[in-house]
Amino acid sequence: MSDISNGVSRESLTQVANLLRCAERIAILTGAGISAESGIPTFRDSLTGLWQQFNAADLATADAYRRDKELVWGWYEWRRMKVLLSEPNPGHVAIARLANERPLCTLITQNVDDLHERAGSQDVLHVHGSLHSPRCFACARPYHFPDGIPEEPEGGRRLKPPVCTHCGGNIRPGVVWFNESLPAAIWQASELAVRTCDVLLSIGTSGLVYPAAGLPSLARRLGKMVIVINTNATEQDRMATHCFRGRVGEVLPALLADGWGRPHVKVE
Ligand code: BV8
Ligand code: ZN
Repeated sequence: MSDISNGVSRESLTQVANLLRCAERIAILTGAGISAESGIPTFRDSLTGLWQQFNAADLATADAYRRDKELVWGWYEWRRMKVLLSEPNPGHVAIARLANERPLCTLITQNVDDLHERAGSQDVLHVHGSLHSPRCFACARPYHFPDGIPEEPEGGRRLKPPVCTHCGGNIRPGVVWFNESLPAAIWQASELAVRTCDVLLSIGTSGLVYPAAGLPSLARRLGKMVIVINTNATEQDRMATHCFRGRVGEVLPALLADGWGRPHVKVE
């Protein structure tokens, strides 16, 4: 275990950078920890103010929306405002740089923000949907937000969701709620990326929400290398072949500085 907070051990960085340089196919799974450094509260930290008496898993459900759509819509608009007011951080930028230098690199994210895209990542697999693609709860037609940033108070407030111009139904967030299925094509592409990768990087996730949380153990069962980067110990550490205890925004750029982005040129 290399402890980045006291300056990561050089050999573990170099060792992992070499492994990544030799890897043909790289899969990356990110969670709320990578956006935390952009000031986006992690999933559990986002329960502040009006919503602090709720458990995320109770608020992020279709039933909660049916029970109190204004409470739920207010929470999501506050979170969307936080995202629109934030910027990608060095962790997002390092991943975008890697993917641009290593075409066989697939990015899977549990995050519902667009910070990976704003850092330059393309074809991001959003297994839990996106704050930026709301749709009608009744007829599922997409809804387009008006331009600008919602003015949502920190303490939060109930907010009437917009109404679908086609059927009059209420607009819901474009995220995957608990007990909703993940988008099939995106989930299949994510599983395939892990099944065919040489190395999986699991970054800034507590590994508590399934089926995404099962990807590192799938990789390990198939004999892949699994590199975990997290400020705290999590269940995923058991699956890791290498584990960095540290901030994403520190570890990833340090790995990149070690040239992990440049493919290993086999000297014939
Ligand atoms: C489904 C969108 C089929 C909404 C989210 C198997 C076993 C047990 C339970 C289940 C199972 N299979 C399914 C379930 C049920 C359920 C589930 O997993 N429940 C959990 C609570 C046990 N799963 C589902 O319901 C899924 N659907 O399985 O469909 C089905 C179909 C019909 C009927 C039944 C089943 C759907 C799950 C999707 C839920 N939606 N998000 C929204 O955002 O509002 S999940 C949400 O929580 C996020 O998307 C994210 O995935 C998750 C939070 O996880 P993290 O991203 O890891 O964030 P967290 O805050 O937890 O941790 C942050 C980490 O970062 C920490 O470890 C921290 O230490 C670290 N960190 C912080 N800062 C830094 C850092 N690390 C590095 N650097 C830093 N600077
Ligand atoms: Zn509609």
